[in-house]
Amino acid sequence: MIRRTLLATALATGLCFAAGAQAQTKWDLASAYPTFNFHSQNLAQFAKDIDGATKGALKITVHSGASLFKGPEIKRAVQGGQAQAGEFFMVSFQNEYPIFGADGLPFLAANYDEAFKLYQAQKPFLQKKLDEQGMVLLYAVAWPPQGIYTKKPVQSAADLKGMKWRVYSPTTARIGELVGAQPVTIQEAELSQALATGVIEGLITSSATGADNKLFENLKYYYNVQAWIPKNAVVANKRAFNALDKATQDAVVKAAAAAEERGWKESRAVDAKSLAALKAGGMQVEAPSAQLKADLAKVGETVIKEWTDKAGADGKAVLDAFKGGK
Ligand code: PCA
Repeated sequence: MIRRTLLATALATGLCFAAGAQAQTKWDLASAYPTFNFHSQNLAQFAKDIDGATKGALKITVHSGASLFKGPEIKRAVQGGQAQAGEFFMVSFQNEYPIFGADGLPFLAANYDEAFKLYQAQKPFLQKKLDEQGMVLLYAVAWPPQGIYTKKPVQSAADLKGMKWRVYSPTTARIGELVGAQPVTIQEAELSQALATGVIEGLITSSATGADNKLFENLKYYYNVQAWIPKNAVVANKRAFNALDKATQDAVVKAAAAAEERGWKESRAVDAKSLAALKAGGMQVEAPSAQLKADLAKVGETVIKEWTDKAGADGKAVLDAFKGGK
């Protein structure tokens, strides 16, 4: 019985013993984005830093490209210990807990500095919720600001009417509804195929995702709306984390802080590089027209009001902390 429990614990925490060798812990880290994406590169460096700092006592294998679990399954897999760690796109989980969606609210945080402040306002709530769910927040990194990609030119929200509109969160679906588009949920890993087969005709995402997926092969316009700056969170299973000795835990926390700083810096650089790549690919990269801006601002107000009503005291606390720290 004891042996069975020990074995179960060893499996859940990824603890391995090689004959005669020192105990080595192995973690699988699941992520949904391509290996060359900047979040994935950052994860690879994070794993390398931990390997170095622990002299190989904790080996983390990063499974990018949704190769271990599909994007929407990663959070639950970490929660259940099927993967010891993982990266997930927070705004997709807004229905679970509204604070996960605070960084997907239109025109709340207008730039990276504000997005970082919003993160600081969210952080204690994220940590608490994830802890309740059996996870530890290691770090979070912003995607570049979100803009609109389309096949046809868009001068106002009316031009989005009827468009097959790819969504990745409750808020993007709601925006689609409000402008009369047809929302379809598609994972990033399936974007290119959905575009090539005409399942979608437009979407809102970052310059980075546009460049990663060569969206200019199917779409012609990018309106740099800078609607919001959403984040990926990197989490560990709490039992797996607690099973590490103190020195290894410290190494993970330290590497996570470094990854967070590096990631936010890289996100800015990647935004500039990706906008250039979109243009080089033949995409028309434009600022939104005054009308489109005004239309989206109105939609944004509705979305924020609906979110605030649902998000209750925690939502109010996040918004107050954000505005106070701004
Ligand atoms: N790219 C991811 C999430 C946000 C982003 O910029 C996506 O479109 O799924």
